[in-house]
Amino acid sequence: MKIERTVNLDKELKNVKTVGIAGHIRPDGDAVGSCVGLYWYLRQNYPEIQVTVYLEKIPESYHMIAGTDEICHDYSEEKVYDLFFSLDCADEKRLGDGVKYLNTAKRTICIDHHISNAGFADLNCIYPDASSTSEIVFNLLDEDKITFESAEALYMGIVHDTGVFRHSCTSPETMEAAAKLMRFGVRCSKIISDTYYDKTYYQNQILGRALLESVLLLDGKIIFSAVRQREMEFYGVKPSDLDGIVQVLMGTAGVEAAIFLYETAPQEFKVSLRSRETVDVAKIASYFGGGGHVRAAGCTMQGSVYDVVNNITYHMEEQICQEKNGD
Ligand SMILES: [Mn+2]
Repeated sequence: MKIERTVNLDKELKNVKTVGIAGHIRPDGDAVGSCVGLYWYLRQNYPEIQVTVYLEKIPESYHMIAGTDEICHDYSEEKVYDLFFSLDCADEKRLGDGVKYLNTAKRTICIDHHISNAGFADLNCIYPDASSTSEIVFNLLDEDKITFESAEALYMGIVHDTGVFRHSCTSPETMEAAAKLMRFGVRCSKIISDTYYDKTYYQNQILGRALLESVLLLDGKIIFSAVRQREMEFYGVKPSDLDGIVQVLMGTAGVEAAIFLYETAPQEFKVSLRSRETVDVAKIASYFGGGGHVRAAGCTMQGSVYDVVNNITYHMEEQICQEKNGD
């Protein structure tokens, strides 16, 4: 999969004095990596341009990446940007409060890899087959103008969205991009350990609890687990501390798809879905008003745990049976 340089940065930045960059709400490694990677590239190569990155609060461990301390978490300023980048957002809503800068900016560019992205900016650069938005951003930059700071941020983004080069979205081009970034001297092992694998004691405790209470369905082809608000309170964890649980569930041998729920309000759950080969979870998540990728997607659903799991399982079962019949 070749990423074309459909965004000519030199041309786009002509006469531009202010740039706003924003990623999705509850930012993950790719949202942060792509935003901060682009931020450094612009700051270091176009020093006359004022660049602001808007993201919600990020995990503490990401602060090993330079520039993350300069991220603006306050969206109260009314500012009209000459150019605004939306990164790693499947739709405008995912920008959260940052959407107002998209709406008012003189020109907007959307760079993303979500299959459900319909293209909401003036210029859209969407590659559903790319591992990460960070990989796309890397391809839009002049390699000889990339610096260590930008390289570290983009490397983190690629590492996170590929699950450390493990998910099927990892292509030869992804590895080539990562190899090129390594040559800038990025701290590969440290970025992988500190920002991806390391968990706090309490994150591990709630993970253990979720695994202990997980249930196999459909002859062991589907696994699900749920965490309720009272459990989150007991362990003193926030929703972001639950990231990665669904991936561990998915690591159960023989399982085709994993469902992880956590309670956001009474009778309301945030649903994370993962699949190995047969199930298109993006399709299921969009059916329930969410979105994502074929192998990783999510949505919010109402009802009891059992209502939610039954509804999702019904769609998964349909897809698994269809596959078996060779349709
Ligand atoms: Mn991403």
